[in-house]
Amino acid sequence: MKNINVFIGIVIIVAIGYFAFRGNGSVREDPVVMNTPDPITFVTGDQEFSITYSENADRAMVEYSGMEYELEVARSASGARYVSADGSVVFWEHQGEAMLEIEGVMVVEGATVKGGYKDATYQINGESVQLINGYSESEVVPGSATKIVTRYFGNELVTDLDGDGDDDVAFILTQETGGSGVFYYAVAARNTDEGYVGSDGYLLGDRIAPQSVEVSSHPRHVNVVMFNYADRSRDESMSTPPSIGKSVYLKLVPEDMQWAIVEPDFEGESAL
Ligand SMILES: [Ca+2]
Repeated sequence: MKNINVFIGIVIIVAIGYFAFRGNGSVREDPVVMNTPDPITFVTGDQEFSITYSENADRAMVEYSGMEYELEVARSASGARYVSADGSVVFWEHQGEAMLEIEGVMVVEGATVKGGYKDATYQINGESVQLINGYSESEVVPGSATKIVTRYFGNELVTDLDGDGDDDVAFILTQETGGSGVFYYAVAARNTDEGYVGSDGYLLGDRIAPQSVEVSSHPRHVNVVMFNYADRSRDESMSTPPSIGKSVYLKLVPEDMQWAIVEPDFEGESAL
């Protein structure tokens, strides 16, 4: 019996070793694909450049102002950093913002990916607004000096809003229409194969103070976003700082890219 146990033990050890080796072998055979070979364009204001990564992302080709630069990955404490062989060209991306330095001059700074959610089209107050790097300016009527300015405010929440497994983004935009009002809108951008698709804006209020944007923790809520903000009571003037905490629960309807308002505690309210 003892011999049989030893024999079985050896068979198991050999089998584990064989499969472990095979496992390692198959991992090594697969190329490490970290980035697509398609160029990625970064934009800020009227400046833009594109970068194409090699298959395993150890090299990158930057195209800027009609010139091409070949860079190699460099060690970086944070973000991705690529440097040319002679050190004269540096590309650095950190937290979604990229910069390009050529011969000691920062030629592009604070650039974001073109086709990202800061470049999507949103429906604000019934009008289509195409953001470019988080900003849009249009005339109230053609030739008018009064401008409608829509801009990315922030407070983004990266989460899957439509349940397809890809992260989308919920955040806040502001719009000024020439008067003293600053209107805050809750918007979403769906992450699709064709890029980000912007939603309809939900008006949170005029000159409110946005707080956190979170995934609702209510057990009955699925993909519901809670926008928190401070507002004024009806009898307070606009000069009073907003101090009343409010929350709105919104769920994106992907079919028409509109927000649906979700009752914060439907169960409690219906149990009267
Ligand atoms: Ca999604």
